Amino acid sequence: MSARTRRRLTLPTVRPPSFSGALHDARTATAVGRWLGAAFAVCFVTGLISHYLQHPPSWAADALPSRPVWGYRLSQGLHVGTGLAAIVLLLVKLWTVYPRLFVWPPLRSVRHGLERLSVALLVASAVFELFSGLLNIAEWYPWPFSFVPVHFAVAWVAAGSILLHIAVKTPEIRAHWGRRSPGTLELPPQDGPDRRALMIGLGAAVGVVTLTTVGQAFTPLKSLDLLAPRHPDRGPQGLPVNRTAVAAGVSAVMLRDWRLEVRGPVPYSLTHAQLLMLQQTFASLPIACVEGWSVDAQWGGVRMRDLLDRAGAPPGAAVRVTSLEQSGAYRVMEMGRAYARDPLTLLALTLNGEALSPDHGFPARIIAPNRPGVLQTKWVTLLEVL
Ligand SMILES: Nc1nc2c(c(=O)[nH]1)N[C@H]1C(S)=C(S)[C@@H](COP(=O)(O)O)O[C@H]1N2
Ligand SMILES: [Mo]
Repeated sequence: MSARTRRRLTLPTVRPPSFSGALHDARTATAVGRWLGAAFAVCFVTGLISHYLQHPPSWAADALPSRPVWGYRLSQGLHVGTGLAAIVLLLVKLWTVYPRLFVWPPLRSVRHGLERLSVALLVASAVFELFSGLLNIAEWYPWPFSFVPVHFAVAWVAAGSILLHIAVKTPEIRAHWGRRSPGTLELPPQDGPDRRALMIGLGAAVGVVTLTTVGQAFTPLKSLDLLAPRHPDRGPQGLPVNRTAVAAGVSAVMLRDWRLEVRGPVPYSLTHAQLLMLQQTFASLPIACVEGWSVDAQWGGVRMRDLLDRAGAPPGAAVRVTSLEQSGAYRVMEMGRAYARDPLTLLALTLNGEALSPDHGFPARIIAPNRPGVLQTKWVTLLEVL
């Protein structure tokens, strides 16, 4: 081929797919986007609450609030509830905007390139957060990393890229936020029945997902809880169990000579019978799992602060709690001063009037107000005054 003919060759004209539907527009993207933004905002804030209650920086550990008793229950119920709703909202939002994947030319300017990159980051991090959260509540971990730190870190990426996206899109969001076209009192002509139908359908889908799952935490609706992995009153003694005694390797043999050992200025140990002879306190407190299920129960046992006082602990002391469980992330737990001194924080021996069942932590477990379920340590064997 000569140089001449080569010069005459032109690039084939690329015809990007065309999308004529009326609902792939900025107005629909805004209408769906603000609900998605609200769901993400609640999910992010409640996620931070959950994270810092579980992993407080050392300066805050003693001051974490132990009230209201239902605080973590509400917060985590909202976290999982808004996360599930956001799955539906995100799918519809992505459907609304996906034609923009095919814009031609794909890169118009540096600015355009950066905008596309930020949207890619936003979509990837949002999909990752919702997907990993969903699998986590189903207790399925088909990945090689540990869920909590990665879910936490990517949440910041998602939050940052959402803020960036809102900043970049502010003019469009402004123009399409209200019902009226800017500058007129008319509804925009394209605001026909289609968009209203989409929004009603979206609302209905979010409603169905919410109503069939929220009963895992909001017990008045527990009879509608069809899709959540846990049902609030299915389990031994009418309470769900995340890790059974067998799964934790806690056997009858290990319990035969069980004693509660307390280390502090005045160390001591007590048998189960001796613990039952101390003053018993009864409290109605929820187990609120990070996975979103929660349920109130009636717990009875010895106040943590009485046990600490008996060991000569100073009033500001924190406590380290160790389980009989041989391994696992929840074997050792630390409890700051506010929880340790709270009159409702118990070393529980009974549940709903009966001795704890093995799966609920027999012979003794921790139950404290406003505390993530993962820190309500079961099969307690050792308390150490810190
Ligand atoms: N030692 C120990 N304690 C534990 C766990 C565990 O795996 N090991 N699981 C925790 C979790 S994740 C929750 S939600 C609660 C559940 O308590 P339940 O099984 O009595 O309902 O126990 C917590 N206590
Ligand atoms: Mo949990």
